Amino acid sequence: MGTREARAAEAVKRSPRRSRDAFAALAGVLAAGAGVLAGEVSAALLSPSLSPVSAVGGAVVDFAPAAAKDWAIQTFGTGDKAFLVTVIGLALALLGAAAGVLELRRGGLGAALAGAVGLVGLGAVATRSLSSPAAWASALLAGIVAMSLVRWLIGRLRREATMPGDMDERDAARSPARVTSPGPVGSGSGALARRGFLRALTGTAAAVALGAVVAGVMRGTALAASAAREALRFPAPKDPAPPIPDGVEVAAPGVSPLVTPNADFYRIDTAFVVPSVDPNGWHLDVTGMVEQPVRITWAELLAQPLVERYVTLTCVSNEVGGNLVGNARWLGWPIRELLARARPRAGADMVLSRSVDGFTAGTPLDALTDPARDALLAVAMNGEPLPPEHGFPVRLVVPGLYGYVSATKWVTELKVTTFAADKAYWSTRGWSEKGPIKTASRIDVPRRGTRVPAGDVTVAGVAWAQHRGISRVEVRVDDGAWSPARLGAGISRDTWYQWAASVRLAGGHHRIAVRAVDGDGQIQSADTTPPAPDGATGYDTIDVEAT
Ligand SMILES: Nc1nc2c(c(=O)[nH]1)N[C@H]1C(S)=C(S)[C@@H](COP(=O)(O)O)O[C@H]1N2
Ligand SMILES: [Mo]
Repeated sequence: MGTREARAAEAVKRSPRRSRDAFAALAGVLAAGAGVLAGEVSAALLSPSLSPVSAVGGAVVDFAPAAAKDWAIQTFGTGDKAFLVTVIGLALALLGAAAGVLELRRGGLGAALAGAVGLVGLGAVATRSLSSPAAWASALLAGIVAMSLVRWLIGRLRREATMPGDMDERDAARSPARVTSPGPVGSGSGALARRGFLRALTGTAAAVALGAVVAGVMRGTALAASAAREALRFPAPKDPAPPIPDGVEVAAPGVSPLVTPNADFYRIDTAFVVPSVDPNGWHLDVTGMVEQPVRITWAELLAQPLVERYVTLTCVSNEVGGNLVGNARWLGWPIRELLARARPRAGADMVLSRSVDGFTAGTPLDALTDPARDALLAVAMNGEPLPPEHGFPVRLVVPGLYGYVSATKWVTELKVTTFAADKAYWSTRGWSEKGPIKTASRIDVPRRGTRVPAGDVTVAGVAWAQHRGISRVEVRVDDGAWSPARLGAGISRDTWYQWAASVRLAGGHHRIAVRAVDGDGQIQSADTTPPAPDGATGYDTIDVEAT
């Protein structure tokens, strides 16, 4: 064993209390890391859909006040999960450090803290709808590993700190044998204990690093599962989407593409990790107020006559001018066909759809049975199997309703029920039971706050009022009159429309606003209201500087 280690051990021993605290904190962080890794790796093996960290994340998402969630979605958008993981990681590191220092102060105290954190993990698992004995075991393992490592590592550090030799440090330092010894410093159990701590610390660090590599490889396996998804081929639709009519697109650089590529499609959900659902084990149950409960498997679903429709999804959390809206071509089976098999009973007025991770949405039954509204059990998005984060293998798509009351991803159950008897996920958190999409319009170009050349300027964007369609879009410069924009033909009334207008801007500051009129002739609401409880209203307005 090298002299370097011996010197390091000496440093630990001679370190004043503050740096011993630092070593204890480091040991605590490592113990926490080892616990988390043990839990995550065992969960990846035993309960792929629920790990201790994802359980804590899910519980945080569910129990956080709605305002905090709204804030996270508004602030971080699709990065809200990454933000939450970071916060949880930092919190665990801090708790680990605290456990290390506490354990150094008093044996057992830090381990108790680690155990308490483990209990929180167990509690979080208990609140998840996917909790299983395996998920419980993973959380338990995480807690036990962290507890025992804190106890073990700090035990070594404490022994070193209270060695008889240390009481007498200056004497020891004066000893010539000590100063000149080229070999291991000192002799007997004290020196061994001293080096023992560092060895244990580096050993733990190595184990944590190895665990991280193993976890990385397992992630790779999950990626392999998604390769299976890519190998899927769907039958041709019995009823393909009608071809996109001419004149749908308005030529205006910078306007949102009519069809949103999957990679750019907004993602909003409460799922902490994307549920990975094997289509071969998937089935959908129609339950509740029906004459005939029905179960349909993946193979049975694909054997139905599938239809293809363009539908624009919108999130109720979308601010005026926001980007939580996207248009895609969906392949699926009309939900009304499935419901017809189950035969809903009289009195039912709602379908509570449930996803594998327990999320629920409450959709008016008549929106799903309406022959004029193609509500789909969708399996493909823009010609690809649903991306995992957009609900693979099956999700709901209902034209005209905000996502939170209709667009359940990873769907596994349709319970026919009543609004009086059942409450969906967001309805118990301050959002409206019903969520028809409000008429809205957005300016894509010019970008807000930019400079534009004075003269004729193209203003362009999108407008939507799903299932009612858009009949007119108007723009206004400063306090001028509303003037009509060129309106694209629209793929269907269930999708958004592009629009463009040319406005003449003299040099200086200008404010440009847009508003839309829906297919029923209703003008978009001018009142400025926030997203909660049933969707934002107001006119999208931008400021530009013409030079
Ligand atoms: N399982 C599940 N499905 C869900 C949600 C969810 O949290 N969990 N969120 C809904 C909301 S609020 C919206 S706006 C849409 C968004 O769908 P997307 O992520 O594919 O754009 O999904 C809906 N479906
Ligand atoms: Mo949403």
